[in-house]
Amino acid sequence: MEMTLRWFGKKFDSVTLEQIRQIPGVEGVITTLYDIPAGEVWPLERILKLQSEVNEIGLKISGIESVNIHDAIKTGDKSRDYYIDNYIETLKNLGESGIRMVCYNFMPVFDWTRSDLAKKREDGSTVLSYDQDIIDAIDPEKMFGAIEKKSNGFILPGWEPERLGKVKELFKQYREVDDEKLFHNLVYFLKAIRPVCEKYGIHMAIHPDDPAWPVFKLPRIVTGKESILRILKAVDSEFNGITLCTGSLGSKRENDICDIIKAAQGRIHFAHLRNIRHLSAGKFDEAAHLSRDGSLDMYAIVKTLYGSGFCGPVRPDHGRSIWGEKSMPGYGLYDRALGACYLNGLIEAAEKEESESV
Ligand code: DNO
Ligand code: MN
Repeated sequence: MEMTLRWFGKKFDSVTLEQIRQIPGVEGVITTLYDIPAGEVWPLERILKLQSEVNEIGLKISGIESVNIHDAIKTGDKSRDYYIDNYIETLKNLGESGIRMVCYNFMPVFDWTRSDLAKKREDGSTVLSYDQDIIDAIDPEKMFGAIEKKSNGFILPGWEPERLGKVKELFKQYREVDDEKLFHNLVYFLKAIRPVCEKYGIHMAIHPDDPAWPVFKLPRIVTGKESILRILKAVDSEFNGITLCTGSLGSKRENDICDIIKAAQGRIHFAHLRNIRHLSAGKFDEAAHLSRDGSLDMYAIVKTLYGSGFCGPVRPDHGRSIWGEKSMPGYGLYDRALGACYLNGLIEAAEKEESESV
């Protein structure tokens, strides 16, 4: 497994490549061209420039998170072929640059959703948190304002300002889209990008819905084992894979992450490893990565992932906010660096245990 850290680029991230380089065991970054809106082509020169910036520091680009999907593709609007052509062009440019893993999501309107970006814990740190009762009481069209106020001035992934004014319009576009339609629109997209992915050996890694149930009555199609297997089967080729996000899948108690790893063997192309604390139904807090700090057995997850033959990029996911750091919520340096070290320990243990048993 290749340990990485997510990095939003010089202009947008509080964390520098130089800092990432000093975290033991981190070999690469998972990055993006954050300023390019969904639907536009990523120019080859921009990708190459980003790549040389990363390489100069002694790191590599281990994958992209995300090349976002335009809503016309998700809703199946008549303009979708135009946006799919642009997406294919971007994949071609990434392929030409030697980038082989692309994470994306197919969530309508909102990417991940939380009710609190800075919930105070008993140790004084803050975490992202979700409470269905609070979400149910929110007018989704006012959600952006609330999120912006608590994001420490950073732009949050999936909550980019250019979408800000358009929420009402977006909800309208999804009015006729149910789970089945959304699923078929995903399959249409996957079939269209298949040739370019196969040509360049690009692994597409769909991110599970976060949380793993419907939010604001919008459709959801990546919520657990069954829905994941349905997607993998619908376009049964190696390029069509998933991001194993333990925190997103783990938000739903019934999801057995180790079972999902075994079921999706060979089609997991990227892993987000983080813990989560289940509270009562529909409520959870994010946690430190340590198994003891949350509800997931991170050792069992890493061991199963290793045993499945997975050797792609992994990254710590959302960290707590600790030691007074001001950063994008979930994406500070300190707790993610602690997470990377802890996860590296688990990976080393899994590797050594396996080699001793043969
Ligand atoms: C949140 C992330 C998501 C994820 C996208 C993938 O912090 O886990 O924004 O990157 O859903 O496209
Ligand atoms: Mn994730």
